[in-house]
Amino acid sequence: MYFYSELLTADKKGSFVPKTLCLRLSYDFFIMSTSPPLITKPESKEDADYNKICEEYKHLIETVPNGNGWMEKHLYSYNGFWFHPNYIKNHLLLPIYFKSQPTDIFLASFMKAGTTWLKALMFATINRHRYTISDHYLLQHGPQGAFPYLDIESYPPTDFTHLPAPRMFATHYPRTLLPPCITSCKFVYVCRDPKDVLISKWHFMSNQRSKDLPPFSLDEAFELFCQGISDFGPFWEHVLSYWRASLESPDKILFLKYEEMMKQPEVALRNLAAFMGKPFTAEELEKGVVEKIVELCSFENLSNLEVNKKGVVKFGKVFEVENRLFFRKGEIGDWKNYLSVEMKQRIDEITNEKFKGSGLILDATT
Ligand code: PAP
Repeated sequence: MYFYSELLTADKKGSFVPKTLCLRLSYDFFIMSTSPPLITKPESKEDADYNKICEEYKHLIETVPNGNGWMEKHLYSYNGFWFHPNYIKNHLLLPIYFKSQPTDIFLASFMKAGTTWLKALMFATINRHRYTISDHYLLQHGPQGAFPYLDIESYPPTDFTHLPAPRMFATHYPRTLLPPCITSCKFVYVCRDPKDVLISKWHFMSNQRSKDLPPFSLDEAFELFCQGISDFGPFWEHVLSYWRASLESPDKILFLKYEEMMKQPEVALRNLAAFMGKPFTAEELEKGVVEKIVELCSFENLSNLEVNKKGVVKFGKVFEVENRLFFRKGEIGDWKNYLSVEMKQRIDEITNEKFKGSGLILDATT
């Protein structure tokens, strides 16, 4: 079996880069080290396409509106959502360099809505015949590398064709921005109370924030969040993009709520397995496989693993994040320790207003 991490290889500094990138680096090095005679590297069609997209991207960044960033100085408004520039570039690259397969399953979420948890649950469920619980891949490696994150730069393309079906990928892109070859696949979407998302995101982003920027107050984060200006935001439009699609194609999109999953994880896992085409058998139910996977993927268990206390995950060439930052409290309602009554009311009002008529109700606002 191939894991995403196995498609990576160590460069000279010991960091991991896609194997295709290594080939490219070695080629560039070869070109540099063999003069004279001077060899001009011919521009391949792939490179030409890439260079064209880079030009388009540069132009976009110069022309679209920007707003205050959480981690970097600016976020950019692109097709109705706010992004770190790298995600805009990758969005342009994605349709060309990522090829989906009909059996692929995507995990989509707004940042900090429960991605790490769902990654673990989906991976453990699909691969439950490959590992015993006591010697599980997740115990050694954690959920981050269990399957690839689609939103980081997809050029040079990584070869995912060796991954066994169903391949799984994670994305934070809103539904409306994904190309049709991807949206025709199955999706699991996880949604969470925006107040908890805000607090979780503020902690995470403050930690990752560029040292050249002033500290990021909760008041500023709150204001930006309410205005929709946060990575992949506005939160509400992101959620609605998947909610509406889930109403149209319930067999293609499983819409989950973090809070409901916390209250009844076994029920959620059984639905998840059935949706992914791997329902638990009567024998598995009898043997308590569902409970064992829920326990394996629990916050308590995952957050105490050595790999999640000390390890680091690299997202493409740009982001490096300590695994421990994906495990903070894992609770419902931690916002109560941070938001005033007025702040709570304002977010709930926005949520009620935006979701009005959609049929979507978040328990947290009722
Ligand atoms: P990401 O979008 O950057 O990948 P994501 O995993 O969605 O982050 O969100 C992290 C949140 O999920 C954290 O919430 P908190 O800040 O409110 O604590 C994290 O603690 C929580 N989390 C991580 N793993 C689990 C888990 N196994 N069960 C429940 N919550 C979890």
